[in-house]
Amino acid sequence: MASTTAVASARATHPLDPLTAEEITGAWEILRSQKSLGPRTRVVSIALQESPKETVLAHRPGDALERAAAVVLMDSAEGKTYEAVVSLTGKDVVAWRHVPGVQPSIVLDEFFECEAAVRADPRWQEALRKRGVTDFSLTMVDPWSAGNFGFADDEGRRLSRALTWVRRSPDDNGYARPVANLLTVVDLDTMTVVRVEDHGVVPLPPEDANYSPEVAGSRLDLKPLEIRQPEGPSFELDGHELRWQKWTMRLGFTPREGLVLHTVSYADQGRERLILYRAAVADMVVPYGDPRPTYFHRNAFDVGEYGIGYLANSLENGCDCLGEIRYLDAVVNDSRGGALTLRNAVCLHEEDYGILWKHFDWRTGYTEVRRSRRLVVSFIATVGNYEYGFYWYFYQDGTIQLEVKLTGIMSNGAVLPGEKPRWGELVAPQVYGPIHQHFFNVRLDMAVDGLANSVYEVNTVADPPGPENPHHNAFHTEATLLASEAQAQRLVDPLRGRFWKIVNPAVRNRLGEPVGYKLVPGENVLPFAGPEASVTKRAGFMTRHLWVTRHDARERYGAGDYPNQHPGGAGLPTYVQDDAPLENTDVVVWYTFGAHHVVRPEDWPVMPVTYIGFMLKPVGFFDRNPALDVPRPAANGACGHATPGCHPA
Ligand SMILES: [Cu+2]
Repeated sequence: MASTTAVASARATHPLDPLTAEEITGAWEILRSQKSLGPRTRVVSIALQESPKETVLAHRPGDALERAAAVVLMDSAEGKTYEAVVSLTGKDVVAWRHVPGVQPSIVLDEFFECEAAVRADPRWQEALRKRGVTDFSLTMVDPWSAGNFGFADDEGRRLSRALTWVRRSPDDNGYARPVANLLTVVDLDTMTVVRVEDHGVVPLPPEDANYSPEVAGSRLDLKPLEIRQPEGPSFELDGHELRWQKWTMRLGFTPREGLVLHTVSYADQGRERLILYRAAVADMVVPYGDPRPTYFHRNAFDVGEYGIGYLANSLENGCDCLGEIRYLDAVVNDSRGGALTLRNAVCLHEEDYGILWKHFDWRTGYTEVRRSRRLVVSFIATVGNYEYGFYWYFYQDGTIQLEVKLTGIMSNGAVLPGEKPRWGELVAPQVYGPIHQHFFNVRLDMAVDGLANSVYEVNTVADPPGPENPHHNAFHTEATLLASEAQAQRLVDPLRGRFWKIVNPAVRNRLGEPVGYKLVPGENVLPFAGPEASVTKRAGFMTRHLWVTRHDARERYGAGDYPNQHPGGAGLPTYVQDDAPLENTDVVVWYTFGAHHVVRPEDWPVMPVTYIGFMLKPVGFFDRNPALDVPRPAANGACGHATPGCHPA
């Protein structure tokens, strides 16, 4: 096994390169020198201000670059949020505005400051003493986003509804002991506790929940499994451009979305064919099903309220990824305008993925079989107690897949001995995991052979019995154009074999059909929170699985620019209000997929990975199976010869 980290080039060479450390600090310097910023200003985000598509697509190596940073700031003293665009090329603040009535995402410093403020509060200390806890240094206070429930007290304040757990020692898994019925509301601007809600003492659960091998033991029957690529991986990374087999793409990274894929294309008989202009997870939300005082507000929007880019892990070879690995560092801002390098944030590697295709001719004994190999581009974010791994897969047959891996430690509560919870399940004695869901919303700025695309819904329909269907067996597909944004708000329907097809009406395959890619849904679910629930209004994106919008560079996030404490309606429900026509135009496809989490004892103390996602598959994009030219398996000369099957020599 080997790994290397690509050295993040000190200088950007392409319009889509993420901001370098120098550009991040440079943007802050320019801003600070031109605007009078208060001493309690926090930098929420400094990210690449992307150039228009035309500029990006026309860019050739060596062309002059226009670089700009999009900056979000908040002045904690005034409780005000500002947006700026800083031209790095022109060394000038080119846009500046106060954004009234919004709360940017919670910044990392606030995590620590909030915990300290809560621990110092006498009301909270009293509540802990009532529960037999006197060593407050062992408590963990997680600053949950506050949501927006229309409470008069909350109005105009930047808040967290913080939850408390207790460790038995500094390296104990504190999530074993939730302090039930205790909610601490913190004003994050003043960093003071607004109030402590104590809804009654529930004893701390009795058991530890540690999972190190010293505690959990280690099974002894695993033999080594080695993945060797003696000639190195088959991909090449040039700056942020990644090439693997026929795939080419650029890798971006933003503090909010984490990994971003740009200009994903596939070389088809020497022709570079664009498929995706940009793809990223645009938001996510985790609604919980328990209505009680310390649970109802658990509605974390992990992308928009925290930023999964900031929370990206530094990955380790042999642990997070296995084999011949290349890593990419990510550079994000800190809250003081400095640059922070997240080492090995993005992992690149190849995986053997079983067979790609096969046929054995039973008459002649002739066999051809190919191994499937996929390219994996991934990162993992830790958001408090939960881990989310985001894995983009690229296959040799033109398939693209996004798989989210959910793991980590569930958000929980404590119950009285003998109590059976209604809104969840017991996972350990007196430890309770509320029922909840994880909805991901991914933004796919499609560009199938060019920017002008149309989207069709395809359902399979049984023919009625009749003269044309005398044996009652007939069925066929029906494709319906999603002609406008109002029509393009759809739900999955696996019983009708439903998928959505993104086509370029101007480019035909050799069968005369428009070239396309189809979005193939995976497992999915709808929210159970009612239509009037705060989370349903705030996460409007989760009420439909598919949305299509006409491209607008300002429309980036499923729940809007500032979901933290937002009352609702922002993002997709607003983006589609003008019901823009969608035929043969620059479209953006937004797909929502939900993981339904009815917790199990087996999810405790740390959850085995749950997988969820979707695929984009070529449908008439190619003239035939594009992976015929994948060579026979090198390790076995017998494969594909006139032998009955493929037997190792
Ligand atoms: Cu879950």
